[in-house]
Amino acid sequence: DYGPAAEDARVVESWLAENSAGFGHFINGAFTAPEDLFDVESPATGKVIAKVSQGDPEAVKTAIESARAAQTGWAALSGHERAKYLYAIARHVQQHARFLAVLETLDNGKPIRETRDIDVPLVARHFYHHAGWAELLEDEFPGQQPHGVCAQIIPWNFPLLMLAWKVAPALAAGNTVVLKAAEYTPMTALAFGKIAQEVGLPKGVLNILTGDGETGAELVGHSGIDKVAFTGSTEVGRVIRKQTAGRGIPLTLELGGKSPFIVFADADLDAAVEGVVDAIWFNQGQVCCAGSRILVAEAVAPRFTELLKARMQKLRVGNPLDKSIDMGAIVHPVQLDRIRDLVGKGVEEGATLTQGTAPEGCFFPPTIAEGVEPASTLATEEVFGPVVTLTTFRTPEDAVALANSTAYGLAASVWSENVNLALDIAAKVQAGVVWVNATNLFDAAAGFGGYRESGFGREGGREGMGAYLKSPLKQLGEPEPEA
Ligand code: TXE
Repeated sequence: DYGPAAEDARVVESWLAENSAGFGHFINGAFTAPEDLFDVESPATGKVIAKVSQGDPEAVKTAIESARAAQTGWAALSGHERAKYLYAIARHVQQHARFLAVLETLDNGKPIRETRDIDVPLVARHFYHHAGWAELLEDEFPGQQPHGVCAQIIPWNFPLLMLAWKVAPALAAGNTVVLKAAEYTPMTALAFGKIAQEVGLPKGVLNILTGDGETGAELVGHSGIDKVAFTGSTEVGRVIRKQTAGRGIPLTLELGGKSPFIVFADADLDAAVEGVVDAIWFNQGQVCCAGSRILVAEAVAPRFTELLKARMQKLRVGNPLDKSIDMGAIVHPVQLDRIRDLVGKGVEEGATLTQGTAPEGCFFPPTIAEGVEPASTLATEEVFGPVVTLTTFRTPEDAVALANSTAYGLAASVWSENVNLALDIAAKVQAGVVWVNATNLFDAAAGFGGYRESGFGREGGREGMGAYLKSPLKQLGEPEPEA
């Protein structure tokens, strides 16, 4: 029972049924014959929704060759000509918004309310915005050239949005792309291949592979690529860094985080509580910049904690296709086990938990962990689930020290009615993005990215465009400076 999404779900199901023999890759403007298939499951039900192909070295090679063959012609188009394709993609994403939202929710398990109101609109926005950059390229980046063929590897937490973040700037700048979708969530990337066909994107400009980390490693290791962009785990980020080091190819890495959420005594506590809901229970906490460490001023901690726990108990966890649901399924049983293990360790190390409720299956309840020591597992490791730690501080200096006691540096959120204090703290917290009285705000025009173990390079805005261009001042092939 899909409830209000039933009509859209039927369209998605008939598309999946038409392709029940399996999906191939999207290479050189066409879908290849399905081969070496693996199952894609909907985590909310455990049902297999599709079979997709495991990209082997031959598929990787063919995709890179097709991107190479298309690159000169694509780069030779005027920025205005490229912009027309990006505008068309944005419009087609909007036309297929309901289809894409349901497909994403089925595949990933995230609530339909999020895919419909956040993921898919942001995807369209990203292409509109980057169409604008293509138009302005000559004026804004005079004399700069695209890198060539970009290898892009994306994770499963925002499957279509991460595709948009990678593909839009690359194409706007005149690069061609071989993108590998995440193995848990390849479906909207394949649907995007259909959109590329609909808008008549020249063959080979965008190639989409499905497959697991082996396909990804093959792609990154191939000598035919000119740039790598990766979003995923810190562990794989390290491997890719080694793999590309010394080859002279620029790399952007967007890795994990353990972002602080700092609540001062003068904060609007009701607003801050809603902020926590967005920070850690949005997308089941599977967000690289999730506010997973609440640091709250001792003076208001009891009141804040009481409000937060009451709010948490109102969250509804369940069928993500039901639009009244606040939290859906965890993307995959492997990730569910990871979350359980980390929380289990936290409890062994002395944490006490307050939890909401969640149905049986691949679900995890919203969780608040108190009594978490600063050096312990839950305080330091990315859980990538709906689990937030709650720690108190006395002075602004303590808050900054706690906020910065992490190997990561992706995002932070500061809550105070005193703007001077908030801005002062924002400047002292080491993070790529700091939100004041807000959290998880994303915009195509704003650069996003981290420091230290969170990676380097920026996506979005001017910096994001710059990552897909070669400065005329630099030697050919010289790696991008690390931010
Ligand atoms: O990530 P992987 P996993 C973090 C989060 C999560 C943990 C594990 O903490 O719990 O990582 O998730 C491809 N060469 N994040 O195991 O493996 C893989 O196929 C090239 C944070 O799913 O990094 C997929 O497409 N590619 C993060 C992508 O990398 C390789 C989002 C990400 O998968 C590869 C996801 C290899 N050797 C997880 N191995 C964020 N920053 O938002 C795997 N891949």
